[in-house]
Amino acid sequence: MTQNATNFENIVYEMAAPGIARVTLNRPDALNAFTGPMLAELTEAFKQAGQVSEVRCLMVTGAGRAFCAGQDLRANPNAIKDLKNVLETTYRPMLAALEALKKPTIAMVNGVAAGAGFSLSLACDFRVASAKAKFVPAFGKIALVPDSGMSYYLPRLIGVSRALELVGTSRDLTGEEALAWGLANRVAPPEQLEEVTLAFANQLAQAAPLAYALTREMFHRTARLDLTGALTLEEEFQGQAGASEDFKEGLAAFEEKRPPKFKGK
Ligand code: T3D
Repeated sequence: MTQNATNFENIVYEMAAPGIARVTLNRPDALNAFTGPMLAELTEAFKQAGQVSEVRCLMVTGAGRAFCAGQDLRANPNAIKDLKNVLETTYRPMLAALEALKKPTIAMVNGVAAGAGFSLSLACDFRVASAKAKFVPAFGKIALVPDSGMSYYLPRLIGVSRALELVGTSRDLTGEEALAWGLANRVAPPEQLEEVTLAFANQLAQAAPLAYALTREMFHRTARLDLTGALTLEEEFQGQAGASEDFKEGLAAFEEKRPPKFKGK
């Protein structure tokens, strides 16, 4: 894949390292705020990353000083007149494409992540935050409710009470606080953010793709199941993982005392 092979205008989609794709929100003058065209491009990029087997991990980040300031409150005045429709037709497809990726996804939060930008970071499997990052709920300050997936991901990550505290008081979280609250997986000085994220992405890119996808789906679904339901799901998914070529490769690598080479089959 060459850099921005698809001619995106609002994002950059490229291979950051072998096996690791990177999507950069690229409207730095507007703090990478979302517009309809940008959300459509993100949807397309996530779908492409899902289809290309050489992509084993995806990073999402922002150009310039911000990760993303949420919905662009200036770009299209009509867009903020019918929020239900905007969410349904632009955010939902983007979030569905991200969810359907089934590969490890990391939000590299290089600066402020506000409103739907905060939500996008939550929709990734992991967050690596710059020590200068700020997670800003934003919705409460403009009398909105959390959207673009925040109502789903935030309480699951930090619990209902802390999620309500954040949104109810419109309190911002720094990178360090996000780490302490279990919202960020790593925090790094700004100048080491990329290095730390790539090292983490490289570890994740070695995971057996099918087993990772099944594990991720299982962890999301078991939150809504009782123990019997969770055991049933484990049995079903382990049946699938156990029938894969990667499982045979894992056993062979163990016997031969070498690192496994997983192919996602
Ligand atoms: O359609 C729908 O609306 C439904 C979907 C809703 C989802 C949402 O995301 S709603 C929430 C939208 N986002 C916000 O409310 C965040 C608003 N922005 C801020 O609170 C702050 O700007 C930040 C915390 C993000 C950053 O603060 P700071 O101090 O680092 O920067 P700043 O000086 O406030 O902003 C710099 C510029 O970016 C400034 O423009 P200017 O004055 O230099 O011309 C500011 O207006 C602009 N900017 C910041 N956020 C947005 C934005 N422009 C358009 N849209 C934004 N969201």
